[in-house]
Amino acid sequence: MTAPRHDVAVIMGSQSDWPTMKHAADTLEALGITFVTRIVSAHRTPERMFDFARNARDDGFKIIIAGAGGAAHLPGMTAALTPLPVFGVPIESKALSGKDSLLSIVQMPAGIPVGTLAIGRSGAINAALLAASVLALGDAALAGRLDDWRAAQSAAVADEPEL
Ligand code: RP5
Repeated sequence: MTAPRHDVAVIMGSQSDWPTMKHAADTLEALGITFVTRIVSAHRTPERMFDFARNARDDGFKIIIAGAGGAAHLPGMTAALTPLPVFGVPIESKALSGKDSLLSIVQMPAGIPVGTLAIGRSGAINAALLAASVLALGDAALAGRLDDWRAAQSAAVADEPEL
């Protein structure tokens, strides 16, 4: 029996990244997008990272969301090993508040792109929404769910502040 295929892989460098990356997972779930989560460290488990990224397309993934903090090589190394779109989420590190993660992920040399999101929770949620937008190009039902999600978000904004 073959394992079920999922559209998105949410990978992260450490268990400590999960509180941030959970926001991506929750957003994908809210939109009915199937995904898997994996800890794949560029530094501590480089061979796991290599195996994952090399096989990602054949494994049926369409998009990879990669969160990492500090010297955050995971999104860039993953993008170097697969032609799939990679969205990078800079984790808010303790030492430099995530500026280290952001610059590590965003400053890719020309030729290997990583779509880099904001630091922390906002980046994780937006990575999932961006993945949804891309997948929705070929999935009318998902496009409808994404429209509904955005409409609900707008409806939840009050006209006036509570004083
Ligand atoms: C990176 O190192 C991870 O992505 C994580 O953000 C950071 C710190 O990892 P831990 O020391 O908390 O495991 O590889």
